[in-house]
Amino acid sequence: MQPSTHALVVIDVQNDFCPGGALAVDGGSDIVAGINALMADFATVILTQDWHPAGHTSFASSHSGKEPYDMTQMPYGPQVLWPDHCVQGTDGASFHPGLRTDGDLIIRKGFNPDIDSYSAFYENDRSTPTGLEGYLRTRGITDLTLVGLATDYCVAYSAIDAAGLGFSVSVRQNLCRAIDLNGSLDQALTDMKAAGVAVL
Ligand code: VGL
Ligand code: ZN
Repeated sequence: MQPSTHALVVIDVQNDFCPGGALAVDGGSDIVAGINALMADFATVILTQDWHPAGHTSFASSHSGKEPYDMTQMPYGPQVLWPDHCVQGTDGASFHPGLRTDGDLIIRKGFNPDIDSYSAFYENDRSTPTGLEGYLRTRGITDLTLVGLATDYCVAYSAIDAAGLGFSVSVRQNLCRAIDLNGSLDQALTDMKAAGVAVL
């Protein structure tokens, strides 16, 4: 059992990121059993849920002439345009049916129509907080283990933000799967290590 100062954060294990989903990550369902087993070691388990309104600005379908996986420029910087995914209330936005969801907190993100939010801590403008930092600090949590989808987007952004906020952060690569768009996985691994994240 991990000490009470250590929380498990399960990132975006949702149907749309699993095979058959709108933004399927290869092997996305393969990590579910291992994540469920790991939950038993933690007194605090937090799950995140990508939770977009229909017509979200991160969807290629919201930009005329753009295709999924094209890039665009947002006021806050470059943004990948995704297939429509994790629309609030849809089956695609639900957690994988095999995932244990009896954690302590479910934090939703990406609900602001004009800003994407990969990280569990800040929206993609890197300044609008989700509130997760306050939850963790007021509960005395100092150490985080991250698992889930996708390694190179929501897991990496969350891990880097957490490390920047002073948490001690580990990512369990065997319980993550990546989108790997144009070398994004190698880049994310490099960036996480540079930020002081323990990539296990
Ligand atoms: C994610 C792309 C778009 C993720 C979420 O969970 O990694 N990736 N929205
Ligand atoms: Zn999303």
